[in-house]
Amino acid sequence: MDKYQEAFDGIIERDERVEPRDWMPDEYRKHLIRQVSQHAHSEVIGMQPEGNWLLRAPSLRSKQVLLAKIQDEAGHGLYLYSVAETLGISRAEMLQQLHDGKAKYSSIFNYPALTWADIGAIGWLVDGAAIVNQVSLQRTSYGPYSRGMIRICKEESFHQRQGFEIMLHMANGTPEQREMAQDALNRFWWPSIMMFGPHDSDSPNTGNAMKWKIKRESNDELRQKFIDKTVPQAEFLGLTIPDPDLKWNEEKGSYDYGEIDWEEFWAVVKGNGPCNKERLDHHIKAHKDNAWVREAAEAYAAKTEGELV
Ligand code: BYC
Repeated sequence: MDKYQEAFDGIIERDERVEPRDWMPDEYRKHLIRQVSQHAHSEVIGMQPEGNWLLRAPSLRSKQVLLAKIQDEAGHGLYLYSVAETLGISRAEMLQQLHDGKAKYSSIFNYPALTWADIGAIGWLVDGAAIVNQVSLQRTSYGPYSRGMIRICKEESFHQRQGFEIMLHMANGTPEQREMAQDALNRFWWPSIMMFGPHDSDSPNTGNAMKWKIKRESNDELRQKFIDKTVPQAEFLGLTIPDPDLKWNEEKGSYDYGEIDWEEFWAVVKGNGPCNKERLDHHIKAHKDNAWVREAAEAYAAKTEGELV
């Protein structure tokens, strides 16, 4: 076996981290660029449904908290674009792939945030699902991705709390507020479950991801963890999860749950969800409108570089 491959296999075997200057197989590099760039796009596109509520937040406090959360998401996107850049792809190239529809972002952000309770459901369920996934990714084999996840997870816990707090207020509020909280749960439950991706048997990337320790747990294992953790929280809120087949399985020590609508999932992933077009159009417009910021930054960098020489 080639000595480079051997060194790489040794790093994975000993559970160390692969660093940007280490040799790595092309397939490992490509796999990571795909996953990390999609993760970065998800953080950035994910700002849109919440941003939609910034000017309508019901109090100054809730507006401040939401603003801080959305800014965190922008920061997460930046860490992740930087991680992908260490693998040899430029940010401009990643954004081009997003705008051309070649790069994906999480399906969940193609659903609309229709009411203030949806902001609660997003923090509680969407960030809650993201934490389960990202806690696992803290131990991913690529060093910069792993370290980025450790930092991101600290902030995600605050995001999940802010969402749960909104749900708690609404679930204990007026009958109308309670109804809004239940309605948000009804609409966001299944899309949140779908965030974990297809079942393991239908997941083409899981095999290599597990072999290379990019993923430490499979899509189904993480989905199950999320469900087991979230059901008692819904009970605490006095809300009903919209799944008649959800029930505790004593033998398994976890919940059984109903059939996921994979047709809906793939339609959303392929660009035909309720807001896919709106999300992408908005990103492309913002990117164009803000071209002057990039040009000014580049001109400033070129000028200061000239002065330093
Ligand atoms: N949506 O072989 P599979 C946040 C694709 S943002 C769309 O299982 P893999 C937040 C998948 O890419 C954080 N596409 O793939 C921000 C693949 O297609 P390609 C979001 C999906 O990579 C703002 C194909 O289906 N978290 O927290 O092994 C506000 C087959 O799937 C989805 C991340 O991005 C999906 N849900 O596993 C609030 C986590 N699922 O690429 C909150 C990082 C699957 O071959 N990503 N696909 O064309 C991952 O952990 C993994 O990539 C996934 C999928 C678990 C998502």
